[in-house]
Amino acid sequence: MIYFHISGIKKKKIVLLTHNNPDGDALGSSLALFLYLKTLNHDVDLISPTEFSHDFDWLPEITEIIVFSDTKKYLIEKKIMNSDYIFFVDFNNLSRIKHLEKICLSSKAKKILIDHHPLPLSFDFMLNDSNASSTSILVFRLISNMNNLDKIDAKIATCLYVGLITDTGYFRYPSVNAEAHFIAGKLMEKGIDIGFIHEHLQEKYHENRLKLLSIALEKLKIMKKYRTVYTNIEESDIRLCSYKKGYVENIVNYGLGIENMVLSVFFFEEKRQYPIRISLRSKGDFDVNLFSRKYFNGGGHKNAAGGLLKKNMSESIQYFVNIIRKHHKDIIVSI
Ligand SMILES: [Mn+2]
Repeated sequence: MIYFHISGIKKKKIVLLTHNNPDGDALGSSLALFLYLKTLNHDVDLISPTEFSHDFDWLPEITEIIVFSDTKKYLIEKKIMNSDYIFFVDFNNLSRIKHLEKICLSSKAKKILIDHHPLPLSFDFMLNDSNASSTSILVFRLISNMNNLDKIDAKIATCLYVGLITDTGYFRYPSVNAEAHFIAGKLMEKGIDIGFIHEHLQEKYHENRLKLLSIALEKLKIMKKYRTVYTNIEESDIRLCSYKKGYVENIVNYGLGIENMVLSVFFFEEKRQYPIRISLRSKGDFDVNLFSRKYFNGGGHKNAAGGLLKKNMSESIQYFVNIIRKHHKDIIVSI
């Protein structure tokens, strides 16, 4: 078992690798593992194949991560080649570490997977469980199975907690189980500052983005009979708020928060000469992927899709309202 190899009796060279564009769980779980293996006196390096969001700059010891770049390429390759063990953290397919795949394959190091994605490739040691809601849970299990829970300090606990909550949408996704809550409780006992963590993870809104949102909410139209809600943002609205990319993301989701609504649609005109971009969200069985394919030259998932219309804003909305009225039976039946 891997526990024996990394028990700390003999100092090892260990490289931890996480995936391209690492998210909260990738960073949280790999940093926690990094800090834990250091308490066992191993020689550990943590490598990220790409840069990551500045939203995580506050994570404990995040500056210890070696981020791949042309100037660091040689150093990183040397570390990978000279290591005794490579941990692959929060991914199971080497295509997710792009430019490091080849060098990892040519390294003689023992390769260890610690991940919760389904259908992994084969590794020398595998700590994988697709029922775990995050890789951070698996790192906690590893530490627990080595009887080293006392080595989890507030820093390690903070990293694990960040992974746990970001990968579960703050305990909302169906993957959440009793274990996730149990471990969250154990991490809280380690003295983590929940308020501080949530404050730093909160989505940041510029006041201009809020202004644009308020315009969209002001224009919200509810077709109660059809359980449909829609709104729009036009070029003239954007000019009022010095628009930046990303400001209109998420606006479509507000409509579905209204009681009994099943379909929410957002029309967006970034520039007059551009087509109107449409976002659709639905609840339950109403399939916006099919709906958008049929009427809006788009597609996506069953409950979240996009589309495009080469009409102006008022024509687009009229077209949409007519479809809803004409096809309301399909919509209501499929609900
Ligand atoms: Mn994950």
